[in-house]
Amino acid sequence: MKKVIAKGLALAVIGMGVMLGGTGVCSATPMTWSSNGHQYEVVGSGSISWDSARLATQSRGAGWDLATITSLDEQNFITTLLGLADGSLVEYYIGGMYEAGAWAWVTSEPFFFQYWGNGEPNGNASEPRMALDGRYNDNNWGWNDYTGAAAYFVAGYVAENNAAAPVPEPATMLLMGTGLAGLAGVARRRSSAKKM
Ligand SMILES: [Ca+2]
Ligand SMILES: [Ca+2]
Repeated sequence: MKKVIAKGLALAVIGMGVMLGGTGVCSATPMTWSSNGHQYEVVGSGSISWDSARLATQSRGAGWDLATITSLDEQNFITTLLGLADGSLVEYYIGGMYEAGAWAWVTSEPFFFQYWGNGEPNGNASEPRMALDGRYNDNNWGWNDYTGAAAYFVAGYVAENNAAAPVPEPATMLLMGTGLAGLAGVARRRSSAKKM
C-alpha cells in the first residue's frame, strides 16, 4: 500500500519534472523530508566515484553526507525525488559501505533496514560501496554493492543533510514562547525564593 502511494508520488514528481524542463531525475534544490527534517538532494553528476561523490557532498557543509536509508519510508521518499526507475542499469551512490566485515552507514546509524536487490550484495569486500540500482525492487531503486569506481552506469548520487533543516517560522515562534515561559518560571522561582 505504501509503495503504491510512493509510486503515485513519484509519478507526480516525474510529471512535474517533465513540465519544468523535461527531466524527472534530479531535484534542483534540496527537499526536506517532514519525517526527520533532513534535506535530500539527488545530484545528477554523471560518472563519478563513491569517494568523489562523498567529498563533494561533505563540502556542502556541516551535516551533509551521502544519504543513509534506515527505513522503507526513507527509501520511498528518495524514490519520489529520483522518480521510478525503468528497470535498466542506472546507479546513484548512497552512504553505505562494507567495512570490518559488515555493512554500515557513513553516519554510524544502526544498519538494520535493508533493501538489497535480488542477489545483492554479491561482492561485499570486493564491492564495498552502495548504490541505488534501477534494475531492482519493482523500479523502487533496490540496493547494489559496487566497487565505488566511476562507471558509465553511475548517474550520480544522493546527498542528505543530517542536521535538521532550519526551523520554520511558526515552530520558531513556539520555541521562543517556550523559552520565554521558561525564563518567566525562573524569575517566579527567584522572586518566591527572595520572599522566604
Ligand atoms: Ca538518512
Ligand atoms: Ca553487487
